[in-house]
Formats: sequence, C-alpha cells, structure tokens
Amino acid sequence: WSPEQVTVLFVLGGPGAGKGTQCAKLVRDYGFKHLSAGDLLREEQDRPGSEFGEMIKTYIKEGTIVPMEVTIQLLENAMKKSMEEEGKSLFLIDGFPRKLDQAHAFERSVVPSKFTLFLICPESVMQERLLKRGETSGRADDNAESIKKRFKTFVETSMPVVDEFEKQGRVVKVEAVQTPDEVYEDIKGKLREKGV
Ligand code: UP5
Ligand code: MG
Repeated sequence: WSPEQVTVLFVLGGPGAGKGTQCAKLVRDYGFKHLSAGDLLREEQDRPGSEFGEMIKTYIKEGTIVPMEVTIQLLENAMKKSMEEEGKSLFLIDGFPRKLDQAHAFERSVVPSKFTLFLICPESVMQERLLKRGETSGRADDNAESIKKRFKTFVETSMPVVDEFEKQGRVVKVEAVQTPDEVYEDIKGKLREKGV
C-alpha cells in the first residue's frame, strides 16, 4: 500500500480525556478504523510468547512511553491488516504519537497525519474519571500512583508533540469536559470545517 491511499487522524489528549470514548462515536458515524496504541500494547503484552510482554507491562505501570519501534510496528501491522481484510483506509490513531521521536518516525516512515484532534481536559477531571474507571477496569495503571506518573509524562513528553503540530497548523482543539455527547457535537462541527 502507499501513503496516498490512506488518511490518518491522530487523536491526542491527556490520560482520561476521553479519546477512546470519542473514537467509538466517530467509528459509528464515519466508518473510521480505530487503532488505540494503548490497546494494541496491552494486547501485545498479553499475547502468549510475546518477547515484549514484560517490558510493556513495566512501561505502562510506570506511565512511561514504550520504545517507538514496538508501537510503530504494532500500528503498521494493524493498519495493513485492516486494509487487507476490511478494505479500510481511514484511520483514527488514538493515544499516539506521545513523544517527538515517535511522531517524526511515523510520519516519515509510515504516513503523515492529516491533522490531530486534541481533547483539552483539566487534570482534576481526568483524575476523577480514571479513579472511577479503576474501580472496575482492571487496568494496571488506573490507580492514584500510576495516574500521577501518566500526567507527568503527558506534560513533559507528549505535549511537545501537540505543540509542534500546532505550530504547523495541524491541530484541531476540542474542550472535553462536557458530557460525551456534547463533546462529540463539537468534534463533528470541527471535522465538518476540516472537510472530513
Ligand atoms: N469519560 C470519557 N469521556 C467522558 C466525559 N465526557 N464525561 C464523563 N466521563 C467521561 O475515558 C476515560 C474514562 O472517562 C472512562 O471511564 C469514560 O467512560 C469516562 P476514555 O475514553 O477511556 O479516555 P482516554 O483518553 O482514552 O483514556 P486512557 O486511559 O485510555 O488514556 P491514556 O492515554 O492514559 O491511555 P492509553 O491506553 O492511550 O495509554 C496507556 C499507556 O500505554 C501509556 O501510559 C503508556 O505507558 C503506553 N503507551 C505507550 O507507551 N506508547 C503509546 O504510543 C501509547 C501508549
Ligand atoms: Mg484510551
């Protein structure tokens, strides 16, 4: 396949900003293929025989960024599979890139994104959501200690990616504090403006 055949939108925002929730709505209405980098890493972590399982587990618990070679390979494989098996060419890549090296490598070696949808949410709101989800999610990083580390990584390591895309005029910002449906209405309006 060639980059001309596919459209990629990145969906970024802090931990618990609602990336997965909004992506599910976009899949329903627009026929995107949703690829969550975090979900792909958790699947790989649990895949019997994976040589990366233990490493991924440690990074996720500590809220740090798994080396990009692993994540980019998982994303590329998933894109390829989706194109071959489902004929999809419109991708929402959720929670990636979250470090500048990943952003540069992916856009150079896989495909440049059309733009990034960025969900803006205060930490206090995100923390409340994640702690609540942690009561039932079973996610190893939905606890107060890991959440604090995830927030630190987001500010120090992931925001520079958004800042760089923003300087290039490639970020669409949406406030993500309202109800999921209200946030989604905003997203649809902004996508319309972008011609999606
Ligand atoms: N919720 C959602 N929207 C709401 C709203 N508007 N009002 C009220 N509640 C709302 O939502 C989180 C919770 O909030 C849910 O309970 C939801 O119902 C509720 P969700 O849609 O899941 O938010 P999301 O932004 O997807 O949160 P998530 O926890 O998935 O974000 P993270 O970015 O922390 O998680 P991710 O899975 O992307 O990454 C996990 C880890 O993987 C990273 O910390 C890192 O260690 C690793 N990783 C990498 O190393 N590299 C990568 O490229 C990606 C991940
Ligand atoms: Mg998510």
